[in-house]
Amino acid sequence: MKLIYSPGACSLGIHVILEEIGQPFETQRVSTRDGSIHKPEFTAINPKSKVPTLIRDDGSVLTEFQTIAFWLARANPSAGLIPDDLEGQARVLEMLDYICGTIHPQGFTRQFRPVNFARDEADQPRVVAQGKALAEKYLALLADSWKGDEWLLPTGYSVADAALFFIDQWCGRSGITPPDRITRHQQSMLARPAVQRAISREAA
Ligand SMILES: N[C@@H](CCC(=O)N[C@@H](CS)C(=O)NCC(=O)O)C(=O)O
Repeated sequence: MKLIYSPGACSLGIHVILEEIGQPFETQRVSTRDGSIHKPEFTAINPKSKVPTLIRDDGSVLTEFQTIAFWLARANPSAGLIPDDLEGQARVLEMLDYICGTIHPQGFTRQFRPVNFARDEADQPRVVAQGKALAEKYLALLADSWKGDEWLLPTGYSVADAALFFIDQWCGRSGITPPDRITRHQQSMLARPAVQRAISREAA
């Protein structure tokens, strides 16, 4: 199995999941900043030009964070990264979708890549400000509806925590002061050996 990631991007969450599973895996580093993921060598693997991209042992490629996270969790049940029951799995998917389908693109992509939302440079500061306001609103909502204790869901640590972790990290990068629960979540994540391994590989 090989994870294609860009340091500090949302692919960090999948990197953490692979480290939590503890089976050997390879990594390939690309950059979302230098245009390389739009070149033929990358688009031949993932025409969407996005990380995370997972190449599985049979050579097939899996894309989309939520799908990769769900597949890894279900394919490695002994890692305990998703509950066994339907209700528990639905709650994990609900959380993954909110983080990856709303908070990431609407809140943070607006701040980090305003050009995706406004071609005219003069409009971009407004897009960044809007992204920041949306990110703050979504994170407050998440903190208010938090049902778990240390982890996001009452059923315990799951792939949803690995997804939230890349958002935890992005708060600092975007100058957001997150709700206390998010800060505590980041601290709990940083204490996990799997998270430390993923971070140090991405920093190397
Ligand atoms: N829907 C995709 C979105 C992933 C995504 O937006 N990844 C960003 C990095 S955080 C990326 O690859 N951006 C490169 C680009 O858009 O040029 C998913 O959930 O996996």
